[in-house]
Amino acid sequence: MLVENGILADHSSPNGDEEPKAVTEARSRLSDAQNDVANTRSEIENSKKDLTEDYGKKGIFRALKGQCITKDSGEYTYELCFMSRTTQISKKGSGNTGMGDFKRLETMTVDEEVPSDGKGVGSGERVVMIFEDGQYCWNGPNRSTKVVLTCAENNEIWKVVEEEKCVYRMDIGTPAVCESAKPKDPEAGAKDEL
Ligand code: MAN
Repeated sequence: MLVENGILADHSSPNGDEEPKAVTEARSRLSDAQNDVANTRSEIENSKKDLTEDYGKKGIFRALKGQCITKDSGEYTYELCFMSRTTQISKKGSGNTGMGDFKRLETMTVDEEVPSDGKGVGSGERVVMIFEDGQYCWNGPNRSTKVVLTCAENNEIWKVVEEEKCVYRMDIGTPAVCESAKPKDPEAGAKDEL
């Protein structure tokens, strides 16, 4: 009625209510461009976050990010995902327990006897990865893990101990620290080049 009386413009077209093709196309270009902007923004945020992370001297741990290694130990399998998290996995199927998220790198001086298979921290200064804010521990602290790194040929968890309730220590071997670790014997000197 309003159209008939000339109060409203007549938008009806021979093809019904469809908007002109050019408008549809422009709308779709706009939405593509908006998606591109959103994606680029999130890439910027990820890169910024990555730059604030502590990958150690010369970024030696950057290559390990995302890699996970495990070890069977008693009723649990323990998992370390480098620069990410540690997890206690129940073999009886009662689920996973977060043992901490990666927070920072520290160093620690150790002096321990090395077992005959060579899989021990030995003596000297070691890089330590600190994981905190893990799953809440009843009557205790949130779970946390100290991962002690010693030069070795392969990435491998050697030992996991619960030093205090819900405070874990993981000793691992990894080629990532061979440059800075003191070789255990003259033969090991070659590993220093890794
Ligand atoms: C679970 C495990 C243990 C821990 C207790 C604490 O059984 O995470 O390592 O000591 O919870 O209640």
